[in-house]
Amino acid sequence: MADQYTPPKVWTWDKASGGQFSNINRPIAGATHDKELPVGKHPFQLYSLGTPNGVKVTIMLEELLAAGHRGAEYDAWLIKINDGDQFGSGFVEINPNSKIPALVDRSGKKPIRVFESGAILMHLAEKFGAFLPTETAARAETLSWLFWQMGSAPFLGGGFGHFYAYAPEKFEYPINRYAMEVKRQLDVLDKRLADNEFIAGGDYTIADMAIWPWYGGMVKGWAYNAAEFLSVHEYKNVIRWADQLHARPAVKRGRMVNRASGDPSEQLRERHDASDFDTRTQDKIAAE
Ligand SMILES: N[C@@H](CCC(=O)N[C@@H](CS)C(=O)NCC(=O)O)C(=O)O
Repeated sequence: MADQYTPPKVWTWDKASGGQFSNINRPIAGATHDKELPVGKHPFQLYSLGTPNGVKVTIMLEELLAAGHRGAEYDAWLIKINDGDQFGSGFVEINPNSKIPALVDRSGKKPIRVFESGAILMHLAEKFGAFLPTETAARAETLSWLFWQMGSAPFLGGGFGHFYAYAPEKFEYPINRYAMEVKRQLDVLDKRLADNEFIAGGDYTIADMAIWPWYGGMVKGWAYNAAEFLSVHEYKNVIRWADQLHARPAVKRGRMVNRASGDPSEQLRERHDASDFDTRTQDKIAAE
């Protein structure tokens, strides 16, 4: 049996606690160093990384552009969280919580900062009148699922992913607890998607964009190398929906933006123009 941990009377910061994120995890908020953020030419400045939380926003921006909302043009800057960029003074000014994604809306007289991916999706949806129904019942359903995602994904990422994939030691208790919860969440989605084409009903909305990078990614086998462990093949309706979204060109593009790991052909580390995707494709062809 593994050694038992007996918590001391008062918790203190053990800087050598180990684990993949020990260099960035800290119990203190605020900036660790001075660093201004770059500003590009477009109305929206996104500071992010191609993790599931970041991808929600780049999918939304690419969908808005694909739907003809030219005002949604954006610069996407890379924030390397493993290098501690989220603790730079400029980033902390736009997100005091030091987490990606963070957006600055420079389309009006005064720049507006928006942090938390759900708030960013709502801000963009309301600004452009897109992907968030205005009819009361449909709007309530969409927001219910959007906030379901915001409350549920920490169990998937911070709970299951952390203890199954990242923790330096594997313990049955947390892996069991979070595997059970993630399977329950996948079943919630599976039952919902049995009778509905999209999460909020018949329309594609910001709820799909928020849920897909986490739970779609899980059933597509992209997360934590855990597809077999969680028997994701059981969630047939989630798989149908995940594939349907993945076939959308804007979703494919959104998934590439700010991606800094994995297959290089799927990475567009920074995006400053729609043609950056073509340049990326040309670079790929030239390299082959
Ligand atoms: N609830 C937040 C979560 C954001 C979040 O956890 N971001 C992670 C990357 S996926 C991060 O920036 N981590 C850096 C850190 O914890 O220092 C949102 O949805 O925007």
